[in-house]
Amino acid sequence: MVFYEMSNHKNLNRYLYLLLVIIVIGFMPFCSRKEPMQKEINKNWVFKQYGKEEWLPATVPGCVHLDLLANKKIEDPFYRDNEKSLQWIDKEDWEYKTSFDVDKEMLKRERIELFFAGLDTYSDVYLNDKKILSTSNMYREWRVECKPLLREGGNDLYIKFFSPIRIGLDKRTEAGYDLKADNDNSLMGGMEDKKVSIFTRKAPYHYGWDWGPRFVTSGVWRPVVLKLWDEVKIRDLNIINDSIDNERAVLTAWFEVESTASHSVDFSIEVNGQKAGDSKKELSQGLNTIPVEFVIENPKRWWCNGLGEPYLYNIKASVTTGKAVEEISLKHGIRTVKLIQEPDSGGKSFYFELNGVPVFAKGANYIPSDVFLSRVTPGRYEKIIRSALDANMNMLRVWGGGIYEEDVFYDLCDKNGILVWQDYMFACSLYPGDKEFLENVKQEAIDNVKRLRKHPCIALWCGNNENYQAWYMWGYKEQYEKQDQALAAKIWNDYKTVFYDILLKVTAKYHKGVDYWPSSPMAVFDRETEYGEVALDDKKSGDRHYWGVWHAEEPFSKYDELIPRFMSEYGFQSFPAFETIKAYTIPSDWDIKSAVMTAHQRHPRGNQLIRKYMDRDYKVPKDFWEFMYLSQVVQGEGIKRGIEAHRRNMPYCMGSLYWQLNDCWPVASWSSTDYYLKWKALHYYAKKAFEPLLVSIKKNKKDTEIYVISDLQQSFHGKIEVEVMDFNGKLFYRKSLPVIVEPNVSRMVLRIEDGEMMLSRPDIKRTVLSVSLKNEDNMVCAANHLFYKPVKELKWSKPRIQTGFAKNIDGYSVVISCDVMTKSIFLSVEGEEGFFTDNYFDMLPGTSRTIEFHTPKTIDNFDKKLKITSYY
Ligand code: BMA
Repeated sequence: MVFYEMSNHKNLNRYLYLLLVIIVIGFMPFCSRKEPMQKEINKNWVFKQYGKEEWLPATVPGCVHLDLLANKKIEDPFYRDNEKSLQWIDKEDWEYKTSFDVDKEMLKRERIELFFAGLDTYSDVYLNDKKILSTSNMYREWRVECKPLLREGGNDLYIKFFSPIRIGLDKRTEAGYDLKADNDNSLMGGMEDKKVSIFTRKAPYHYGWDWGPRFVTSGVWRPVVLKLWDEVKIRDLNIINDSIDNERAVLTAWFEVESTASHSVDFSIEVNGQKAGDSKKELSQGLNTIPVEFVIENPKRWWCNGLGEPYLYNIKASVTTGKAVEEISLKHGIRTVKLIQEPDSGGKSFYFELNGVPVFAKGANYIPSDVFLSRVTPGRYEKIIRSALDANMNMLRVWGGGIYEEDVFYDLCDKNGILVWQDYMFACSLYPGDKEFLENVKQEAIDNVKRLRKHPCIALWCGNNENYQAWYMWGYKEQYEKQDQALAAKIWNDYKTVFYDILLKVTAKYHKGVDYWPSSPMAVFDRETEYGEVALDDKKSGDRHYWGVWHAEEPFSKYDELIPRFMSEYGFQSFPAFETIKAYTIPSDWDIKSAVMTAHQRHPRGNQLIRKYMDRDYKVPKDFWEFMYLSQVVQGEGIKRGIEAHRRNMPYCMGSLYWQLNDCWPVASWSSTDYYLKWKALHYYAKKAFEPLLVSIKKNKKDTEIYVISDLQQSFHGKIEVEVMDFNGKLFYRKSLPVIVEPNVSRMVLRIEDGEMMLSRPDIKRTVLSVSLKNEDNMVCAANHLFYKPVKELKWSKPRIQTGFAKNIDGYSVVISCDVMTKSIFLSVEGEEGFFTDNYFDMLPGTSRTIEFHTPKTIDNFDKKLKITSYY
């Protein structure tokens, strides 16, 4: 029969066709491997206050304050002093729910899980009315296997958030003792002196800070994702640089793979599109850790800004079984980074070495960019990191009172060569030490170290911000000891458990090659020894926060004297840009003593201190707007002095991170860019003071010293030109001399006696010293100038400032010229958004320069709108 049919052509074809179908079907699982699938659950969310009836639309990721605002249930929290009337929100419980579809195909997948990237903070999560999760830490990630609970069609996800304040109060009662947390603005929260922030693993700054409002949020602050997969899932990929030299880098990709059963699996690694490594392994059911070694020939290093290209390799890693394939892509930087603490003639060094090159860290402290975190879009992050880069920074310190930042933040730092000093999220407080708390902290640390270790930008993990200092220097220790010796011992023991044990071990275990420093600031750390105060104020080692300028009202000149090994914080306040102030005030608020201006100044003596310092060096303006402008000049000049002093003292001092880069709402603060990302005077000053080549002038009692500081990796050949002139440009003294500056050094290149420059002349109050560094082509590479008297004592003449402008593709070029010495020229274009490439600068007599104003718009009457202010 078969033979018969086979002899029939038609039937033969049919037979072959059938055979083919059988073969294809039989082999299908091998040909079309299933890829994991994921779907973000970000639609159809609604929310309501627990106990109320009305469900309202909600945004996820987001938070309750923003949802209330979007539904017009509350006024803008940042406007005027609305903050006060919104404190009820954190005392309530809030419910969120949505429903999402699951189809037949999806239900066929072996595993289906819900992944919560961040829930803020205490919540119970229900899927189709079954409780699947309870959370207690906004910094942790949560994953729940949920296939058995899912059904075809709509599925209900419901989350109840419990008031972090109420739970905090319960925990405080349970503990039976108070923990210090000076920045927790419990008073604003209507809770008298009951501080509860420390009991909850939630961003400390939400409870108020000396630059931030108090908005204790609740909500789904990071994405919720439904993940579907079969057989294998890559839980983590950690690429370790085992050895690096110029010829080759040997790396290991450590796969953490979950397998549903025993599976035979192929691992593969591609580097920049080329296969670089593979391996065949038998996986057992559960979690498997598999190393796959690979090599990169002639590796390109990842460098920080100023030292080279922050080169990133494109890595593709995959795991394939007979039926399933999973592939992930990431960027990888090849670099070594070390915190070098070695005894030297001055004490003990404290600097970062990148690929063997000592790096002078130039940068600032970073706080979260909004009190409502989900508002910080990738575009906003990009602008912030761009501002750091444009100001010649190579390091940001992610400060411990905020959050472990979003991935995009670190991606941008990787891409732009910005090193990150990463604090763990503990600041200026003492914390509990019960078992549950410690376990929670440990898991939080593991989650975040594993998430962030992919980034070459991470240069250091630091245990906390100022907790150590608080204990020894702010009187915390004495207060507790007076109250109860045993309690004091317990609290300090709890401190050591977290910072000398848990976090130290998590960092060492999960982030090989990156160092851990228990607290900032700290001078000496030895796990076995208790150094106490000694470990703090010692300028011979460790890092330092110097706040004598500001809190202790010491003069800016102290920056010249107090030179630490690494300055990780110092700062001075100013008011934000005019347009920023206008956005949160009405004209009747325009008085620094008004209730609204006071509400947007969180340091108790802030305005008073700004005025005090201003009065030391400047004539204090009566006009509100002039005061705002001058506050920025004072801040810029002051911090410039600090940065220059630190850089002059390189390599003794190897870092200058001022406090702070940014704001989380519109406020008077230490920031150099305001909430709307407008550059304050300080940011322009910092850009110049952080230039790779810097000329710095130091006036001593009887002479003036001129330094050249170079972060360049090759020698600089050129000349120094010194001129002393009066405010009309009449020259009294001139000197020019050739200089050679070696790579990565600070050199005093010239010392001039006062007599030589005739500084005893009567018109010293109309005299300026100008120094420029020129290269061999006679181009100015760096310049600086100095007055010999405080600005308020100088005899200024009214400048004639002339301007011209031309439209260009990026906006406008503005040419400015001044007949006489002119101080702190501030350019603005009324009512128009845009960016000046320089601002708040001084101009020497009889000079002119061109500044760009970047704007995508054509502005009518540009010349009329262009406003020029100067100190005069
Ligand atoms: C530093 C920081 C912050 C604070 C700032 C200004 O010590 O660590 O806690 O906001 O001072 O006071």
